[in-house]
Amino acid sequence: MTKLFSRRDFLKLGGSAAAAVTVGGFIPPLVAKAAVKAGLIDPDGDGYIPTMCEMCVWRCGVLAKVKDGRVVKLEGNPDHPNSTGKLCARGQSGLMNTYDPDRVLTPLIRVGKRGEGKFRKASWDEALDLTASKMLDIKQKYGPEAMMFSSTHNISQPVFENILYGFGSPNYGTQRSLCFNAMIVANIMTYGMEEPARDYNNIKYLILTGRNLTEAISTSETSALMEIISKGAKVIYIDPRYTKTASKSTEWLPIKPGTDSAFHLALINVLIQENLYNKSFVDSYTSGFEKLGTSVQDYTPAWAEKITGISADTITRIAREFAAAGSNALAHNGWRTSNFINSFQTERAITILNSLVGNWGSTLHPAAGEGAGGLGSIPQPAFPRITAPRLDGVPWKFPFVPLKLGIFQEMRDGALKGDPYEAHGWLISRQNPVQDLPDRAKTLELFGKLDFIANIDIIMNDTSWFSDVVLPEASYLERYDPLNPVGDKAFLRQPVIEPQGEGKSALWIFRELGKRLGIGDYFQYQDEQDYINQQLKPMGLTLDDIATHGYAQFPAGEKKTEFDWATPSEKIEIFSTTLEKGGFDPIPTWQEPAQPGEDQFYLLTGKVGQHTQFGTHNNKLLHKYEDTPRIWMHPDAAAKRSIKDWDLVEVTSEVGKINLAVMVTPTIRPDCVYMTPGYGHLSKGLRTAYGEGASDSVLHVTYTDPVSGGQALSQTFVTVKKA
Ligand SMILES: Nc1nc2c(c(=O)[nH]1)N[C@H]1C(S)=C(S)[C@@H](COP(=O)(O)OP(=O)(O)OC[C@H]3O[C@@H](n4cnc5c(=O)[nH]c(N)nc54)[C@H](O)[C@@H]3O)O[C@H]1N2
Ligand SMILES: Nc1nc2c(c(=O)[nH]1)N[C@H]1C(S)=C(S)[C@@H](COP(=O)(O)OP(=O)(O)OC[C@H]3O[C@@H](n4cnc5c(=O)[nH]c(N)nc54)[C@H](O)[C@@H]3O)O[C@H]1N2
Ligand code: SF4
Ligand SMILES: [Mo]
Repeated sequence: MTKLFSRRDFLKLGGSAAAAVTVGGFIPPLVAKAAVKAGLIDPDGDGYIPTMCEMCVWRCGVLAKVKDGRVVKLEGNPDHPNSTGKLCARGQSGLMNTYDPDRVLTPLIRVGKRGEGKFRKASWDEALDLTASKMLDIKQKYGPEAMMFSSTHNISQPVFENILYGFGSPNYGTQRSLCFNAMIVANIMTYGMEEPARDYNNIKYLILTGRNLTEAISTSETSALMEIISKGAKVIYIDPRYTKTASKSTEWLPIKPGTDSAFHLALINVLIQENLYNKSFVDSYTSGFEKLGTSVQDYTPAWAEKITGISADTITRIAREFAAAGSNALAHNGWRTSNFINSFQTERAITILNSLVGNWGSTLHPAAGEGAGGLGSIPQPAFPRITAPRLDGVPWKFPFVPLKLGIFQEMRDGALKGDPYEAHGWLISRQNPVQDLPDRAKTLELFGKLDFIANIDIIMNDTSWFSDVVLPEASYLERYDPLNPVGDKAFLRQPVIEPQGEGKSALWIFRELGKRLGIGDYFQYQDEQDYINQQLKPMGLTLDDIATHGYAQFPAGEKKTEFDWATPSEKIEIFSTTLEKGGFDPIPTWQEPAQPGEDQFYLLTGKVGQHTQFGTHNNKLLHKYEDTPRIWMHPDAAAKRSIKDWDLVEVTSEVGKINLAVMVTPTIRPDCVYMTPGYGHLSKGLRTAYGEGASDSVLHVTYTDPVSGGQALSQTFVTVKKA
């Protein structure tokens, strides 16, 4: 008889003794063994297995309910700080990520023309041998730098990086320059750290600049926002578009795109002019304040009104309220800050605004030590010295972009132009450059030029469609990954069901490819379980010990000091000597971005709650909840062009053209249109998503911020007319 272990039973066991298990054909060996040993399950019982979500990069803790060898429900793990017992709609729909009828379940080798979508099934040996031999051919003929590599943030990514650095290529494209380079580089320049942590418990006044937290979700932070709103915190939301976050905020300011730095500089101006800043904090912990006063003196609210479209009175009032909230105020630095080539200036102004009210130790803190140092590392030799310059121009053209951030769009363009040399191959893992990079035509042109492309994914994404070899990863519910440290715990991803088809973990794929590339020494683990056991060794733990709880607790470490800024002055650098030496503005200044012509619109992009980037549109559960993709347009702008709701329109930018239906709505500025990203797939292997909507990446023009390397995703102007 099958005993179903209830979620309540699971929770009753408490934070540290949660149990798990499954049955019905497959018992993930370690989970079951440990759970049986703990006397927590009937060896024949189905139940809940703790693991981690991978429907987005936030990686909430999951309790997967398994019955008869199938996952039947996913719920939030209360022990995980990212989920605190909750999963968003995407997390709950993760079942269909695994059971998508369009999953690629065997390695595939292209037989038709590139992009035609004709493949044959192949064995792992054949597909990996072919991939390795093509990569080695390229290395021999053109040098290792002729191979490009790319991947978006994931837990196995450090192991992927062993392939490229072991192989000897400097050319690595991640999502970062399309996402948060402006924010990270500004934080490094000002605070000497990548991203401080925010403490919502202390927030009474919050400015969100294009941070659409209720749709671009981070479960715990989204919940924290809702919590402070319910307690009466004041939230100022700045976005040219009325989003769901705008609807939950105290005030919505429909700012003119690209002018956020003018708004923040004017707030700084008021704080200084009216002597509202925290003098003792500024004197003790910041450097360069004296130069700030002079530099922002012309940035008055009246000046900013003309630029931003937000009234001078509103700006003055917000500055006073922000200052009055003092250490309980926070100007949020955002996440995807890739909007304009001046976004770095906006980010610098935000960091400085926070410093002026002295909110360190209250609403802002150094990010927790992560305890990751407590994990063991897998032995490996030093990487070979790489002498070739990087295709993305880091650091030779972009001195302040950290190597690990890189500039993906510049790598693509460098490869296309052959500047400083041509690329010949591309190995991609867990990423979709056809959709994530601006100017799709250029990406496709590069695909057409390359000798070899291989892609590792779980479905036939658009990039796989153009690949020569497709390598199928097992889904996140079917595999192990390295441990994921969050706060004082290291969380475990473990298989809750048997892999379907021949999908393999990234850890397995990378090691097998590494061996064939002659760099097997970078992958010194027997299997996935051995990898995790090596990570756990310094803590005296084994996978067996943590499988039922789903995490290892780090020993209590030293708390990071609140005031410990790794800048040259060891203070918060309002004036950055580093930027000055590099020939960039050492204090944030107003840099006017390009503006649309008379008949043009700013093209805005932005996430929606029910989808992640470009990877979930084929998910049948999520598909049920989506709106027909349409381009948003203000009624005045529509009337001027005799366009009505649902009309089909042609949208044209400097680099591309699409057709899409219109949504006429007053919830957007008249000078902007908005499209949800993630539609307009090219892969016919995505039978649910194919044919739906259009992609904004067809329209996006490539513009790179010279300081941070961020792509300016709102700096594309389009005309719209009836199709
Ligand atoms: N137009 C436009 N462009 C953008 C953005 C935008 O808003 N609009 N946003 C930018 C931002 S913020 C980001 S972060 C990037 C994101 O850009 P990408 O990283 O390219 O986006 P995703 O769609 O999240 O992920 C890529 C692939 O991961 C695959 N995948 C999912 N799970 C797994 C798995 O378990 N294993 C493997 N191997 N693959 C898996 C999915 O099928 C998908 O094909 O795009 C940037 N580009
Ligand atoms: N549901 C869901 N949640 C997600 C993701 C997802 O794909 N789906 N992706 C995750 C990832 S990788 C990221 S990076 C984050 C991104 O989360 P956010 O940083 O919130 O980014 P977006 O949703 O891309 O864009 C937010 C808003 O910026 C506005 N905007 C555009 N240009 C400007 C401008 O010049 N000024 C101002 N003030 N606003 C502007 C757009 O109208 C949009 O509403 O979300 C994460 N969470
Ligand atoms: S925010 Fe949603 S999709 Fe992302 S990890 Fe958490 S539950 Fe999964
Ligand atoms: Mo992102």
